Amino acid sequence: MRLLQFSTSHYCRKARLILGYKKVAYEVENLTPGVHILRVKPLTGGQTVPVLLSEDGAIGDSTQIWHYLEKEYPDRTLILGDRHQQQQAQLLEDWLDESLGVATRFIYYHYRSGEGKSIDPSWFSQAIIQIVKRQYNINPRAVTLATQRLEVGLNILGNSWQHQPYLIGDRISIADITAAALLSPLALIPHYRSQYPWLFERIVEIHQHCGETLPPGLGG
Ligand SMILES: N[C@@H](CCC(=O)N[C@@H](CS)C(=O)NCC(=O)O)C(=O)O
Repeated sequence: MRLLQFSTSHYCRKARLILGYKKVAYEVENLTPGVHILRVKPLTGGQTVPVLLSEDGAIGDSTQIWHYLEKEYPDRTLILGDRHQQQQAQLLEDWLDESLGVATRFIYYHYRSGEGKSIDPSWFSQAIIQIVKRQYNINPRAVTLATQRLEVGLNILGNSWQHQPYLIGDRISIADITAAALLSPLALIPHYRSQYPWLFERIVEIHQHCGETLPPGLGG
């Protein structure tokens, strides 16, 4: 099993958390943003990572990777026993994937190119950040909207994560894994560290649960 990834991508972190939770052996292949398309497109027809190379072929998209791993390695399942709770977990996963994960990307790259430039001011890192900002059209207005969306989202997640270890039910689900991965870039941003301390406690716990290295800012 081989995971094609960007080492810094939060969607790739989600795939690693799932693999780690299920204790599946795999190796990573780190790709360079931009030229990654030459490797990825012939495999999946798409242009995003993560891509999992298995004996059954190439699987693109973190949700499809989860479905595949759940089918092949059902033992350590991330599917909740209660059907209604499982539906809620999948709804949260989709919302995190499509909304909060994207908002986090906008806020993170905006921060890294401005106030947080000192995290890595190197020419190479700043060039990648500028490419990403252009690719996703990360401009001040979009960042403001993303910030508002994230605030609403964190308040919703806080209703459970602030008081209990899991977002839905009494054990880990795909919702916890997805939130821990997709919100992890916020660990480098002081505003979020001071406003949402419970978020980073949960992110650390989920990483420990999955045996995954902690994200930058939290010890990784
Ligand atoms: N819905 C996809 C999103 C993956 C995604 O957005 N990956 C980004 C890296 S964080 C990517 O590959 N971007 C490169 C591109 O779009 O060319 C998933 O869950 O796998």
